[in-house]
Amino acid sequence: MGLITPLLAWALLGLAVGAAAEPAGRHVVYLSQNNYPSLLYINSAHGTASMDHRADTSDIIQLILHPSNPEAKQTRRAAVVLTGEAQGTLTLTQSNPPVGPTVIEGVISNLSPGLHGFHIHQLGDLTGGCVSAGGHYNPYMRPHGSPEDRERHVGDLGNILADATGRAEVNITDPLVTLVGPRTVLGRAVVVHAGEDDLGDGGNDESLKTGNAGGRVACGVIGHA
Ligand SMILES: *[C@@H]1O[C@H](CO)[C@@H](O)[C@H](O)[C@H]1NC(C)=O
Ligand SMILES: [Cu+2]
Ligand SMILES: [Zn+2]
Repeated sequence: MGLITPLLAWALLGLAVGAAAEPAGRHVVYLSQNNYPSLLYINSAHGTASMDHRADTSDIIQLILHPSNPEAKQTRRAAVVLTGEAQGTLTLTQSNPPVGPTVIEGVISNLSPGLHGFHIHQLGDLTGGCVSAGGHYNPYMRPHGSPEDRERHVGDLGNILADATGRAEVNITDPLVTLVGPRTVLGRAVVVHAGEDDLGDGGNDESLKTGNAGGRVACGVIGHA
């Protein structure tokens, strides 16, 4: 319980400066921001923290301001238009913000038959094509993994399966993807890969970074809908 006092101090500091601070070598505290009157909850967040290269299995704590105004609890929606060698549209729906899962639904066509890595990448910058989207969205600085793993990038949504005609139906419910707060995926990009994501089980360094999913065959920015 000695953790609670520094947490509240960080919460107050975060409120005072209006930003989520991330002190190096300390427990990372995320403070969700919104413009509504709020109730403060403290949730255990995803991942573990390390200090001074010593293993420290303390949980990262996330401070979430749950709006007390019912309007702010309304369902949030986003949309993505995927372009490239493959094309498609996706909708993202979060029916219980700021926590609660986000449902990602849609259809993608002109893929090669089989499995394709499917991720949220860090940047919504597609000025140089899909490569400008950067690496997997990884705000908690974890290794690459499967969507079922506790240790994973937030952007790790696994694989989608294209049928013999190259058509993939997407219907993913993910607990970490959010459309509100400092870790929102709005403004970032969905990327579909040429090959299968090995989900971190490839036995090499790249597996723990990218899942060896190969080139980028489609991408699109996640926008408000
Ligand atoms: C996705 O799955 C949910 C739950 O099984 C279902 O209600 C929904 O209709 C599905 N969406 C699509 C586009 O098939
Ligand atoms: Cu990717
Ligand atoms: Zn990843």
